[in-house]
Amino acid sequence: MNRTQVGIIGAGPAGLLLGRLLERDGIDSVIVENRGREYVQARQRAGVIEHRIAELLRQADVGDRLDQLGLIHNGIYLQFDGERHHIDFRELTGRTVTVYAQTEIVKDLIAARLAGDQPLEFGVTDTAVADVDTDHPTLTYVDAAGSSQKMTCDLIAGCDGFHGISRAAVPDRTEWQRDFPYAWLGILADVPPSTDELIYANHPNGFALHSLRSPTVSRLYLQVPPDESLENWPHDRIWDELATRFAVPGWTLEQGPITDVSITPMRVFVTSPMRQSRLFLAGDSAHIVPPTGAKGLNLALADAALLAEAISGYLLEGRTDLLDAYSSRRQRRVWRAVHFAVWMTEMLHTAPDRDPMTAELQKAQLRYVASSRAMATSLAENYTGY
Ligand code: FAS
Ligand code: PHB
Repeated sequence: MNRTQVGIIGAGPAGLLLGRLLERDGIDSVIVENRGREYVQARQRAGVIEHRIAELLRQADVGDRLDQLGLIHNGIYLQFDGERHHIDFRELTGRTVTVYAQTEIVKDLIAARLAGDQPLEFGVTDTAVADVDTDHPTLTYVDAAGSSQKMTCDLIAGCDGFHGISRAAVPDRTEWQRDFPYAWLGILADVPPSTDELIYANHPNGFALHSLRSPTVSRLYLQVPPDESLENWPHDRIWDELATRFAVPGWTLEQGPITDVSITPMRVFVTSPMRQSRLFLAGDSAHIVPPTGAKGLNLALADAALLAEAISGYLLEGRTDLLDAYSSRRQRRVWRAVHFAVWMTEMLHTAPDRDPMTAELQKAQLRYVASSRAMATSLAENYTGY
């Protein structure tokens, strides 16, 4: 029978940052992760960090590589009808975003964790929680060596993503879900980006996004049917379709070796409350937002920060008010991010049953955002972090 103050399920951004912030406050935790370290570090996901989240990572003393390698972006491009319009976040809001891959954030947090003396167990199986409604909740799992472990905790954090086990420990939860009629095919390519800032393109064939990871690595996405198979997308077809969707006069999409390809479903998922007595949910275990708004990773890190503050308040000062307010405070933020991500998604994607009127309404919306300072400011303040 082992004991820790906080049992954390999941070594994704939420679980790792939570553990980091608790460690800084002198609070013991155990992080258990069912995948291996290499897998978790290599999993290609998000790439854009909000202004305040970059500050949060610096405050957690894991911002050095972010400052060395992160790329400050002043805005994005919206493209439609063969026109490309720049939305200047810095001019509109005084804020910027940083392009820095989620894989790098995870590496930074894992390195920081392993440099300390707090346990981080990879390759566990059979994770389960029990007694969350008592003052001694337990986290059980089988460790990588095959030994059964049982941790008695003061609190448990379910940071185990959309497919994790912790959400089921909230029996009286309400769930909202919307599945979109399309998905994103994402590639990583060893080719210098063909743009200085991200391009979000609305095209009759479908949405496309030109992002990047470094001056020599590009990250691009294109809208595909929700049940699409990668077998239908040989690399030359991917590049041809991307070139079609980004085409504007006098501009060329540079192509190069594709090193990673994956398909991500497009959905909204929210669960409430993000708590069951002494168990708390943070990150994708509680919410999934369409990546069009570049919010998922930022929400997960913001959840971890607020939960860490609440846990420290409780374990160090006996405060229960921050724990009691955690779920309702995060739900307001989550729904703001969901609304923005859905707005961006529906404005930019070509639904399979899109009728001519919807196409005209989308272009009218895009033209309005591109020409109205008020609308552009609304997009900018949401994208950089409302
Ligand atoms: P994560 O899913 O990252 O981490 C949860 C961890 O828990 C995982 O490592 C998992 O292995 C582990 N786990 C699960 N069950 C467990 C169990 N039973 N026991 C132990 N461990 C368990 N967001 C964006 O902003 N932009 C994007 O472009 C973008 N692209 C994405 C592409 C994909 C394919 C996916 C799935 C998500 C994408 N996201 C994107 C969202 C993504 O960045 C998430 O918001 C972010 O990873 C959330 O972090 P966590 O909440 O830590 O969850
Ligand atoms: C990415 O770089 O992976 C990325 C950027 C912005 C998004 C989604 C994904 O909206």
